[in-house]
Amino acid sequence: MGKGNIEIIIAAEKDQLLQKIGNKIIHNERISFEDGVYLFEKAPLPYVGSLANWKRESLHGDTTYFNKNFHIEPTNVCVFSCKFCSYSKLYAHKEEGWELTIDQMMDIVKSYDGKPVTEVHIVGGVHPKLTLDFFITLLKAIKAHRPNLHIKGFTPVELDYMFRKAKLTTEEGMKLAYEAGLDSLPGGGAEIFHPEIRTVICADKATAEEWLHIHKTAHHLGMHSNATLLYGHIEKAKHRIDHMERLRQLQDETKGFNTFIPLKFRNKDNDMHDVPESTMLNDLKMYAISRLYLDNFPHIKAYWPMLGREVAQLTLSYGVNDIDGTIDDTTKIYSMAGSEEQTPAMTTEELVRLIKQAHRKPVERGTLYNVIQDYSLVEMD
Ligand code: V47
Ligand code: SF4
Repeated sequence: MGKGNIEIIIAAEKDQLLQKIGNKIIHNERISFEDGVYLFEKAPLPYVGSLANWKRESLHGDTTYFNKNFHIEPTNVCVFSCKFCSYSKLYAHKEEGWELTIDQMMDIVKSYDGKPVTEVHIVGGVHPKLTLDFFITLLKAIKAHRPNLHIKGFTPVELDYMFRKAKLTTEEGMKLAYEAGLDSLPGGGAEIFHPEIRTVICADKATAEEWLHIHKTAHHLGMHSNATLLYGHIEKAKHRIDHMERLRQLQDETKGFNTFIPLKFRNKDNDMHDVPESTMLNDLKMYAISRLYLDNFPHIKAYWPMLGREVAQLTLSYGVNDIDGTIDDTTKIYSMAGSEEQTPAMTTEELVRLIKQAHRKPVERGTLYNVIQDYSLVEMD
C-alpha cells in the first residue's frame, strides 16, 4: 500500500486520537502504552489493519517467510499446572504421560536424514528427572549427527528449572547449553507477563522477570530468540500492552529478538474450558496491533496449527510476514487444546499455495531469516 493511500485512510478517520496515532506510525514515531490500549479498545479493525499492512509492506514488501522444521517433545510430564494447558500430565499422573530417551529422540532426528529440514524445535513439559546434563547430551548428539541443523529449543520455564536443579546461575547454565549446541530460544512460556493474570493462569512457573532474564542472557551470548503472548482468555488490553512493552524495552537494549508470535488461547480439555475463545475479528486485531506496537521486532509470525489455515492466511494482510513452517508433526499442545487442524502436516506445496493465494511472495528461510529459496516463480504441481 502506498503512503498516499494510508494518508487518505488516516485523514478519513473521525476519531482525532486514532488519527494522531496513525500519523505517529507513518512517521515512524513510537506509539505509547496509552495509544496501544486505545487501539485495542477503540480502533475499528479496518483502520488498524490498514496501518499494520502498510507497516508490513514498508518493511518486507510482499515477502512471506516460512521454514522447514520438525518438533521433538521430550516429555509431556510437567511439574507445573498451568490452567490453560491441555497437554501436560501432571507429575502426580505421570503414568499417563511419556518421556523419550536420548536414543528415541535421535531416532526422530535420524528419520529426517536426507530431508531438506533446517531446524528442530525442542519443547516439552518440565519433567523433574530430566536434567541439564541429559539435555546437554542430547544437544551434543544432534550436533554430532547433523552439525548444520539449527537447534531452537527450551522455554525459560524448562531452562530455569534445569539450572536451579543443577545449582547454576542463569549465565552459567545458558553458556553450557550454548556451547553444547543450542542455537536459539523459541518464544514459549511467556503467556501474559502481568502478575494480575500470570498468578491466575500459571502461578507456579517462571515469572516474567525470570523469562526476560533468560532471553536477555541468551542475547548477550549472541543467540537470537522469539517471544510469544497467549491471548484471548481473561486478559485485558492493558495486560497485552504491558506484555509487549516489556518485550519492546528488552529489544531496545539487546536487539536479540527475531520474531513475535501471538498465540491464540484454545479452550478444549483444560481447566479454562469455560472461557470462550476469541473471535476472528479479535485475532486479526491482535496481530495488527502487535505489528504496530512492537516497532523494533522485525518479524510477526502466525502459527497456523492453532489459528487455522484460513485465519493464518488472512493475517498476512494484518501485519504478519511469517507463517510457521511445514511442520509434519503438529505439536500435541495444540491438537489437544482444540486446534482446528485435523491434518497433522502442511506440505511445502500447500504452504506456498496458501501464501500465493493471499497475493504474497513465499520465501523459505532458515531460523535466522537467511533466504533459502524464493518460491514466487517456482511452479508447484
Ligand atoms: O508457552 C499451551 C502455548 C506455548 C495452550 O518460537 C497454548 O517459533 C493456546 O511457544 N491454547 C508453546 N496455546 C509453543 C510456542 C511456540 C509455538 C510455535 C513456534 C514458536 C517459536 C513457539 O504454547 C506455551 C503456551 O503459551 N499453549 N496451551 C492452549 N490451550
Ligand atoms: Fe507445563 Fe508448559 Fe503445560 Fe505449563 S504450559 S503445564 S509449563 S507443559
